[in-house]
Amino acid sequence: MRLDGGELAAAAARVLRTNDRGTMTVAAPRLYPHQWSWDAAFVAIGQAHLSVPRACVELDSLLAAQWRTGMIPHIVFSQSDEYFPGTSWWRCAELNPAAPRRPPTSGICQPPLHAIAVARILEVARRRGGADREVAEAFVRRTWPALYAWHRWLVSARAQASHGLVAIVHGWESGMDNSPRWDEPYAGVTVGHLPAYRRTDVAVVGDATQRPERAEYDRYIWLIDELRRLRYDDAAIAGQGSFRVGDVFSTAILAAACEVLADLAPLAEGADDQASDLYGWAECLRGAIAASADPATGMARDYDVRGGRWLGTNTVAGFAPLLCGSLDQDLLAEFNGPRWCGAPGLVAAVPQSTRCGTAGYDPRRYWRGPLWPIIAWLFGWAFERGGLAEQAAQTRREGLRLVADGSFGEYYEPHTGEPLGSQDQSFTAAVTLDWLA
Ligand code: 2M8
Repeated sequence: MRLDGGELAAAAARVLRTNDRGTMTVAAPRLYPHQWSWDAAFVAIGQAHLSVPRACVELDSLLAAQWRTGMIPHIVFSQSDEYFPGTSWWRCAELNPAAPRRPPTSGICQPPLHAIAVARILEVARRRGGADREVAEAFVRRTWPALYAWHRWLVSARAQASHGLVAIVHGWESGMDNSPRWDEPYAGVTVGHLPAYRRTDVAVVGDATQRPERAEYDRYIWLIDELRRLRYDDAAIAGQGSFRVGDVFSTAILAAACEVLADLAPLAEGADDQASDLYGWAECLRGAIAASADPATGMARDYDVRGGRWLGTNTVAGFAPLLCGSLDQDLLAEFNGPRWCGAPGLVAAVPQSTRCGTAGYDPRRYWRGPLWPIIAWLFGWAFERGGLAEQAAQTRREGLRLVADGSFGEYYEPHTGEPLGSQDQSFTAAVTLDWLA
């Protein structure tokens, strides 16, 4: 069944309201009963269309959990204990003085989409005017320093020895947990003794073929064990962590976010010098992304610091330059062409997480092939920002085609459109609202 625009917007709003726990929105009702970092940024973008003040609260809650280093943690835990790995696995506050005592958080981060969300909230609020505009402008003023500190931490703690790309120290930091992008670096992670653990994700989803495999989870959990032993200390992790990969997609999000945040500096008062830093970082990051291009295909690549190798996988991350200002015609043609959005049989012309038929592809398994509405949204946002109005409109149309059944799947089977993973996923509902606004 396909809902019309009005029905779809009402259903999306219902999802965000149902998943609202007061000051934070859970990423999904059962699978993810906490606040996730980049999910919160998407959620706030959706909420802006329902209530500007509530959208601001969402990011205020996330920022209240920011570490003193500047890191925004990837999970801010609610009261629920229905998720593995939960607070007792992370133990951040006990091990690192930079972590907040309350609320409990995880000890890793996620792609820095937050400044982009803040700017979108402001844009919506200014369109509405009146009290919304005042609330949003005060919100930008209040949050600007925290976002600057977040970007500064990423640049200073994570862009060393990775060819200028932002390095991740756990695949979860990319947001694309089991993407084939990480297969090679994960193969270099030797799992030691792990206590028995019980996954909650497969129990909730039911069909284990939609989730990462057991051996992958062992590595995810082992890496947390290792980070815990290193007390989440940035320098120790840089020297001794067994996973460190320059992530070209997160780097592209940071490059764009640095510019967006710098453009908001006039609202923040006295932030001129910091705005120059941000523009400078954006330029360096864009340079690093350009330098990562595979000479044969032009696609951007990740860099495995431990293995000392470029990683050329056939994933959507190859289009990272398009997220941060590149209008490269060859890359755009590839994006639209028969290997990607124009691939035969796709239910919607949006990029697959992993290209059909290539190494590691699996049409049902999470980040190994399915279509993700949030990824389509990111490209649509970037096209709009780059002045590619028709391309942006097409991405939005196709994104809406993908989510039109109103189930708000976490991700979708590329050829049948079956919603997979969680349903009523907050970030899917949020981008739907933004597309419809
Ligand atoms: C997924 O990741 C979490 C771990 O962070 C999980 O599988 O348990 C990813 O899709 C990630 O991008 C997303 O932020 C999170 C919550 O939606 O779920």
